[in-house]
Amino acid sequence: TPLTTTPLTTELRTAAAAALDRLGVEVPAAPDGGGLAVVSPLSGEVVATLPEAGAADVDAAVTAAAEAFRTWRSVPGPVRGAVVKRLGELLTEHKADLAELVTLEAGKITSEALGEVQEMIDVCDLAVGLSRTLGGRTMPSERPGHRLMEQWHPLGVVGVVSAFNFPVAVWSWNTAVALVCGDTVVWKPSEKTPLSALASNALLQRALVEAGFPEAVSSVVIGGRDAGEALVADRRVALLSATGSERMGQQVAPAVAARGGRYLLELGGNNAAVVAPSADLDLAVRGIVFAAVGTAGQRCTSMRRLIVHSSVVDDVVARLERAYTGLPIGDPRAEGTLVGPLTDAASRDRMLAALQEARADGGTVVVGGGAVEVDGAPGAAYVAPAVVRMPAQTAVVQRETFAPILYVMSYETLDEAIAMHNDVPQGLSSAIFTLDGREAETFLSEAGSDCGIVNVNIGTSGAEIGGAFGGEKSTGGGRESGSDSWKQYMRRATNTVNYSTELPLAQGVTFG
Ligand code: UN1
Repeated sequence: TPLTTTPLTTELRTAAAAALDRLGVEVPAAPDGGGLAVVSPLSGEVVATLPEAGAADVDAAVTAAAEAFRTWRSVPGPVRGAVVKRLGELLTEHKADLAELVTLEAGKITSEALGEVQEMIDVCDLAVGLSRTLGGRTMPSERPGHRLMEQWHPLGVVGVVSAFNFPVAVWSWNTAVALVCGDTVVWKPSEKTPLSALASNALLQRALVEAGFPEAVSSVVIGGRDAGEALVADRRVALLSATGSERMGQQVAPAVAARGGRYLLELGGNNAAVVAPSADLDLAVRGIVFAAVGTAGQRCTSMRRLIVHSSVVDDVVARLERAYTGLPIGDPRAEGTLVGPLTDAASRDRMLAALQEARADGGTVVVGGGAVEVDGAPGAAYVAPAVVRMPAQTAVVQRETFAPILYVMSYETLDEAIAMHNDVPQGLSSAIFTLDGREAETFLSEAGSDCGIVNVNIGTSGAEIGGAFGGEKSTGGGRESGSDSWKQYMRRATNTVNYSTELPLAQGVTFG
């Protein structure tokens, strides 16, 4: 990346340095002429340079985490919970500072960046509660004077690999829960968002040190592919939790499985909404626009497909066209902006290529779809979110393009809509807009949506922390954050205790 400096980039550098300062984070200096360049999507230029970690740094971090695990695993759960509670307090105190870094590195509008930090605070609350309620079951033993029960024990070192689009929240989903479960964590964030990662980890380390625990309970390695691969390959990493592309998951899963490790994958989504004839269209259109356009279409839960009943499809498309025409696109820090930049020019080029492919497949771009120039930011990759009417779910519709493209198809019967809905490789999030209870329940049933997240009368994105988050098929099958997702961060031991004076064998076996 060329080291150009527009006035905007100078301003971003100053803002990043000031936010880091308020957060009390010291950013290590990069070696002369080397290191990892941090490019802000707001300007497309370098705002910071950091030392780049490689395999040896990962090895050192895992060694320290494995060592820290030996003590952390025996700290009482509620005491571990108190550290996570303190992290939640520090995040609350520094919410605006951390959100500002998220905006500078990921390009999110301020409200969504603040929402991301709120999601971190929420998962801390959830984990604090878990720290006093994690429990195993007791089952009836078939033998007299015996107790059959299970215990959940800490698992070990958890490796977290996260993506640029939720640069801090996804780490916190894993880390807050892993910590109360008694695990230690090594984090490899996206190389696009290292500053917000360093800041988040620094807050956690502050909470740890204040409570007298070693920093190595949680560490971060700022690096690229080499660092990620080293973490995946390290047999001391008991659970590798990775968020990213389907392609990444296809490489991670066999590598971790081959060494007997566990993995938790949260990969691509190709999320759709069905709009039924009875839908409240005012509400539906608002829900669709937030899900399709929010975070500039760069959430794994972003809505990418719309399957609309033929009786309302023209109306829905006309309403979407009106809504998209007025979308404020520009500096995500500015009040009123709803669409910030894409992460980089390559991402914009992939969006434009996908639109070309859609046209070649017989699609019509109804609105949007072009690159947008924003004053003072010639190097940034702003785009106008697009709505595309498609005659069928062609190959381009079946793929996840990480940009704001909404493909619209029409249907006649609910069966047909559900079949079309499920006919993609991914299975993350889904929605139906309907006021017909039978349709809603059918969509929620085993014969309905095949996704991990299924909503009625809200869009596909913006899930709350209390539910399990993740999806099926090529999305990877993992579940993070709420419900009983914590079980993935622990190992289960089944115990049979004999408190009688006899030794009856199970299954009626006699021996000698
Ligand atoms: C992601 O895009 O990786 O449901 C996570 C949502 C957010 C999380 C998205 N709570 O949209």
